[in-house]
Amino acid sequence: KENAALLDDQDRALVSQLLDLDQAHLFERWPEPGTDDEGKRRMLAQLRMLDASYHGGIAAYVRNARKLLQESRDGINPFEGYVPSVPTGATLDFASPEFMEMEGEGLREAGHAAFVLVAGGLGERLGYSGIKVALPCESATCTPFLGLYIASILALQARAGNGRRLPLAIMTSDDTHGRTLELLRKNNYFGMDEDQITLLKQEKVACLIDNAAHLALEPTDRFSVQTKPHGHGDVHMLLAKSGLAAQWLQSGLKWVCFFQDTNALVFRALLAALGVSARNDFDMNSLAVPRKAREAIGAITRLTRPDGSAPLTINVEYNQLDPLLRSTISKEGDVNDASGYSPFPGNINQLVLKLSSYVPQLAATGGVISEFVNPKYKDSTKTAFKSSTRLECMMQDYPKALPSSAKVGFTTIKQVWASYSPVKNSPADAVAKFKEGNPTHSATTGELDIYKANCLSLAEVAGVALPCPLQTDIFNGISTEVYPRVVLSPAFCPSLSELKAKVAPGSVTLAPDSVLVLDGPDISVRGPLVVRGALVVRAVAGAKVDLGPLTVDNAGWIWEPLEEGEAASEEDRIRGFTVIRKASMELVYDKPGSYIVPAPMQQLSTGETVSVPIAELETGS
Ligand code: UGB
Repeated sequence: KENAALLDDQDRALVSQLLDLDQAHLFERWPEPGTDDEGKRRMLAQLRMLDASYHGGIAAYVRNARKLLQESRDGINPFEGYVPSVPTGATLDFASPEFMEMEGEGLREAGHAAFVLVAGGLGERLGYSGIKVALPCESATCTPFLGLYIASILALQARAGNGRRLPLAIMTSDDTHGRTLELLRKNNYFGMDEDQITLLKQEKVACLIDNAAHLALEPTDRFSVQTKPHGHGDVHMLLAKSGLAAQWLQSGLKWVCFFQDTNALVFRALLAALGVSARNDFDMNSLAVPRKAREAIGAITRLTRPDGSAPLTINVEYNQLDPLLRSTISKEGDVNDASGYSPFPGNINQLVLKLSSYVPQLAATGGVISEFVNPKYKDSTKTAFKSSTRLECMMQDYPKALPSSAKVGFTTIKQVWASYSPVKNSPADAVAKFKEGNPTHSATTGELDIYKANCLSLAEVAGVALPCPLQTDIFNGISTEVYPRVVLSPAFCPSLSELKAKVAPGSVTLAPDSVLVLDGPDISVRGPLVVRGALVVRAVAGAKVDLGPLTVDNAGWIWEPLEEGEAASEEDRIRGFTVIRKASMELVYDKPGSYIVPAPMQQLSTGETVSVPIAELETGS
C-alpha cells in the first residue's frame, strides 16, 4: 500500500490479481517508498511481461500450475484409461526404391513448404557457452548448423523452381535471440533474403516454489521473479500470435516442417517424410527412428479408449511408456519384438504439419499446447521441492489439440545413421552413455556421423567402395570408426536422387583418412577420382564442373585426438579432436562456365570452356 504511488492502473490491476492469487510474498520485502524504487519498477515491468506472454495471463498460469501440481502429487497418470497400440505410418529403408519414390514426391512438395527451427534452448546439457546453432556442424568446412539449415532450404528452393521463396522462422529465447541475430547478420543471412527469415522470441515462465504455486523470487534479487524456459511447445503459440502460419497458408504454402537445433542429418530424411505426408494426407507426421526397448527416447504411440474410441497418436515419453504397457497390453512392458527393436517408433521431433488443418487449429486454440510439470520432490510426501519448478510444454504434443478424426502418422527411416545424430550431451555424459552401449548424441558423433552418412550414401547410390577396414580412433573416451571425411553440401545434392545422378557408379575411391568436400550445385563426378589426402571443390551456381580422371595425393588433413587437459578451443574440446590441415588440393570456381577437371591441354587458352591448371592450386602448410 505504501508503494501504491509507483503503480499505474495496469500495474494496480495486476498486483491486485496477484494478491487474490495468494502471491503477496512477492511484495513483502519491498522497502518504503523512495528506497529501491528502480527495482520495484523493474519487477512490475517483468510481471507485466509474464502476464502478457502467457495465454490467459499470469492468473491462468497460476491456476494451471495448481491443477498440474495437484495431479503430480496425486500420482495421476496422464494416459490413465488409454490402451496403447502401434500407429500406422511408413517405415522406409534408406535409399530403397520406396524411399526414392517418397523423396521424389517430397521434393515436389518442398516447393510449398515453410520451415521452423526451434532454437530457444541453451543446451546446458552440452556444456557449450555459445548458442548451439553457431556450432560448426563439422570441422572440414566449419559450416555452422544454422548455415547448413539455410543452405538446405535454399537448395530445395532452387530445385523447386517455382519462383517461390521458402520461408524460415526461428524460435529464439532471451538466452539465444541476440546471438542468433548476430550470427545471421555476420554471415549475411547465409545467402537467404533477410525478409525471408522471421525470428520469434519465446518468453520464459515464472518458477514455482511449492504445490500452492507460489511464484519464486530470485535468491539474489528480491525484485526479480525467477523464470525458466517453457519448452519448445511455445512455437505453436508464437506461430498463431504472429499470424505467420496463417500468412503462409494464405500465400499458397501447404506444409510446415519443424526441426531441432543440432541434427545435421534432418534434411536427408525430411523429403521422404514430406512425400509420406502428401501421399497419406497426414495432418501431422513425425520423423522417427527405430527405438530399442527402454531407450531414453519418446515413443510414437496410438492411444484409444478401451472401446477403440477417441484415438490419439502421440509421443509418449520413455519413462511413461513402460508403466502404460504393463498396466494394459503387455505384462513385460517395453520390450523388443522379433526385429530386435521396440514396435513403437522413436520420436526425433522433426515434424511435418499440414497447413490447411494446422492454421484453423491454431485459430481455435491460440496454439496453446497441453502442459506438464516435473517437480523434483524432497521426499515421498511430495510436499516440498528440492528446487523451484515450472510448467513446460512440448511441440510434439500438438495432436492432443486435434480432433480424433485427424490423420497423425510417422515416417521411420530404418537406418538411424541416415537421419538422426543430434549434438546434445557433454563429453562426460557422452562417455557414460558410450559405456552403457547407448548412442552418445555428442559433438563427437554429431560430426563423425555426417561423414558416415555421406560415405554410406555414396556407397548406396553410387556404388562407391569404402575403405576396409575403416580408421578407428578414440575421441573424448569414445572409441569409434571414422569414415573418410566426406562433405556433400546441400547445394551439391539436396536429395539422394540428385547424388545418384551426379556421381557416376563406382567413380570414387577414398583412402581411409581422406577428405572430400563437394560444394556447388553444378559439380558432377565422372571419375575415376582417387583421393589420398584432401580435395576440396567449390563452385558457384552456373559453374559446371566435370570431375574426370584425377588422383589426389597429398598429406591431407588429420583429425587428431586431444589429450586430456590439452589446450584447445571450446568447439574442439567438446569433440575431442582438432584438425591439422597439412595439405590439400582446392579447386575453386567462382565464375559461371564449363570446367573440365583435369583440364585438357588444348582447352587451356580461351573459348567457352575454361580450364584450371590443377597443380598451381595445390596448397600446403
Ligand atoms: N527448445 C526451445 O526452442 N525452447 C525451449 O524452451 C526448449 C527447447 P532439447 P528435449 O531429440 O531425442 C526433445 O532440450 O526437449 C529447442 C523431445 O522432446 O534438445 O529434451 C532446443 O533449442 C524428445 O521427445 O530436447 O527432447 C532444441 O532445438 C526427443 O525427441 C529443441 O527445442 C528429443 O528431443 C529440443 O530441445 C530427441
